Amino acid sequence: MAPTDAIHPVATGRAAETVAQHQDPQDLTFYSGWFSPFSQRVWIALEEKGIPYQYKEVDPYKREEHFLRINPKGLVPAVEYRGKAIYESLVLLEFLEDAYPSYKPNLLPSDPYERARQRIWIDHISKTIIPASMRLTMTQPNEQEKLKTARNEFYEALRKLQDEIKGPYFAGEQFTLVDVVIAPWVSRDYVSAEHRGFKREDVGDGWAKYAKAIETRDSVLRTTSERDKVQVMYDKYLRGEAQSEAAKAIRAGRPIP
Ligand SMILES: N[C@@H](CCC(=O)N[C@@H](CS)C(=O)NCC(=O)O)C(=O)O
Repeated sequence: MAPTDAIHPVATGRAAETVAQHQDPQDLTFYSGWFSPFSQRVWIALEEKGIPYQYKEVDPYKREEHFLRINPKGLVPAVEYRGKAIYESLVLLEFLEDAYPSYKPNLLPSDPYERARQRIWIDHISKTIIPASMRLTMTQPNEQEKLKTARNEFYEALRKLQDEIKGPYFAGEQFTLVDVVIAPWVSRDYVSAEHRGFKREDVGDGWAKYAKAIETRDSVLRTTSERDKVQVMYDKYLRGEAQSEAAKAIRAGRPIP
């Protein structure tokens, strides 16, 4: 039985409408899991830039042969571009900037220093914020002290990013890759708010304002499924029983793949 057998098989709500609009074959085929925050990053960028793409739903937990030929790691997202396979969400985001330079907006600033800063803060999101977010979700509510520590670690990681936000977005008026990379976790923080005592305001007012700007961005809304369907996906994380590669890494104290 795949860990996803109990969950809804396809996107719902606004995300389902977007899927329906992207069924025709194109140069770029986007292999995505509707529930996957890593996939949503790439999906947001495709929608922001208006790049033509065909959406294909993949359940990565089924480890299907055809998909393993595209991404040998078996993880979503992945892309086939003119018959060539590419994977890893951060690599894909940079690839879209490189392969579609005339599709606007640019999600990386043009100034080399500002581009480097984007990469520094994307690194912070990958290495600190997301693992802290996962540890919080996976900590059991009856472990009071551990829960408090996990929440504080998550707040600390978010505050570091908060201090760099120009507003309304990370780099100011321009919506950029840092915003894309964190957006799926911001728009699902209701899971830890409901179950782990997370409060945006406890990070800081700046964070609460930023989170609102991110979750109401059109590209984020257009790639977001219905809450009750998303929440089911987190049941196993909340019970500490998730079997994703990332959850296994968190339990083993390894970096997430
Ligand atoms: N580093 C990868 C992570 C991708 C990833 O973990 N995707 C999850 C879905 S959100 C997945 O495919 N999980 C299947 C599994 O763990 O077996 C990326 O950034 O693309």
